[in-house]
Amino acid sequence: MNISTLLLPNLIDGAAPGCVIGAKSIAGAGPVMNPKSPINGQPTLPVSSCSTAQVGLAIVAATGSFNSWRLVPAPRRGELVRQVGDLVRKNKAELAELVCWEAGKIRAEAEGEIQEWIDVCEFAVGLSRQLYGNSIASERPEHHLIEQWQPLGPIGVISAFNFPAAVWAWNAMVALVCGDTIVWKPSEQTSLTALACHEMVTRVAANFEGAPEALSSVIIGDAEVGKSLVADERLPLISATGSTRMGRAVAEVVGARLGRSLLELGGNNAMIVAPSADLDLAVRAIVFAAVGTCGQRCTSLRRLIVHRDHVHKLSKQLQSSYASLPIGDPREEGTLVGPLVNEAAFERMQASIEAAKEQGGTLLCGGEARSEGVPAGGVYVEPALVLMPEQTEVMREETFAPLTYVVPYDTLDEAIAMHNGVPQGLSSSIFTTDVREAHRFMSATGSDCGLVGVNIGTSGAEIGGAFGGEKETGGGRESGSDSWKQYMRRSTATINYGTALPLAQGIKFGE
Ligand code: UN1
Repeated sequence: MNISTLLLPNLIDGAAPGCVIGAKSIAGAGPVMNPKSPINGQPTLPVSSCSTAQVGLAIVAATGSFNSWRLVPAPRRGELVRQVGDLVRKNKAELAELVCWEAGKIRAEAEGEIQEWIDVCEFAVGLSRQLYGNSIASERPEHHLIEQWQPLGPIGVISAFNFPAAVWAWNAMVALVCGDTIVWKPSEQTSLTALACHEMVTRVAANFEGAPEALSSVIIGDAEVGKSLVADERLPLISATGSTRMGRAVAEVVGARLGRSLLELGGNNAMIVAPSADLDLAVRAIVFAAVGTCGQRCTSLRRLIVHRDHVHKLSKQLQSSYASLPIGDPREEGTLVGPLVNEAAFERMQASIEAAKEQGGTLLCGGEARSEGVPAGGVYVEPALVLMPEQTEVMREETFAPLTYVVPYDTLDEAIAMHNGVPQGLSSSIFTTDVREAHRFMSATGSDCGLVGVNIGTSGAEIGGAFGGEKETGGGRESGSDSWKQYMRRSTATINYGTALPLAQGIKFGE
């Protein structure tokens, strides 16, 4: 791959720097890492990883910059984010190319990811004039009770390889209008994308009056780098996206220092296909949700809970769709399924298929490695469907690969119980044309997930809604709706504009 011009300002001796604080690139003092493209296993660029001392430098800079950024009026902060959105639009193709190269996404999905960033910029710009607090009726005469939202501080963001730009952007664009500064630890797999994303903010900030030096910083490294970020008391909020194991570790450390964590962790997303479902529509939704991004979205479809009468027909329809899926080089026009991120992901998929078989499952299709017609050196796999007699233990785990279990049901109550009977609670959907069933699924006794779809697949949420889920998914909500409140601190102000001093609760004290 040609070195993206978006990266050139940052490189030091041909290597990516482990630490970029504002516009300043610093060679990482830690070990050099050599990530590979999932497309063909070719090395991308060496990256010098950050030392924990350098993490400290980034946090000091972010703290200093926060002190001035919080003084800039929110609509003006929104103007900065508007300019970032414009710059991202201009560089969409180049940014998407990096996502494709480092995460192995097909071009349409890589561009979709950059579009999510543009969308969240627009959302955040609107928010910058709507950081509303309530005015509350005071019980005391001549008193005002006003709720206000203030900038929170420098915040830490940890993101995963599968959405190397959008997940950071959900956090960073909203945090910037809220008056916060950001220290970002991306996945080491996608550090070049991170540097290019950061460069967009840096370029805008360089010409923006009032923008401090270190609005945004990037620190690259392994789990040790992440740990020192998470443990740092100067960061009031850590927003982390990734595995439940990682999220639990983050929550423990941040919780122990009574900081805030915003977690977006694993999903184990299911779709119920009801007797009245439009099966043709369901098939299209299932294919995108199950095999899109090669099954490596946190919202990917893992479990298909199908009314017994439809199991045979739907399985046949899916098998014939799967048989003609274009699998291969994600850079090529027409490819729908790109590579898995690495060999370990393939091994985990095989282990889950084996476990499913031991638990009574029948492999309907897929699961084989593909070596013909795909770039050598990448890990390509045929998306798999496994028919299960009931919901067994393996189905309670998230396998980050294109592997979907099909399980029959007889009654809606049983389907919902199965649907909710897993530790995760991110995304869910039902295909039905029965209005009662649809509303039941959306109700308090329906899906227990953060995202609930009716006649759409589990993946591909849009920006306006709050994104995230319950249980082991971590409970956090990002990007849309009122998720901005997590990046601010609330103060309840009481103002006495009278000349007496009435106490609340009618207390008389020494009068
Ligand atoms: C993720 O996989 O971490 O809803 C995020 C979706 C995307 C975001 C996925 N908008 O599938």
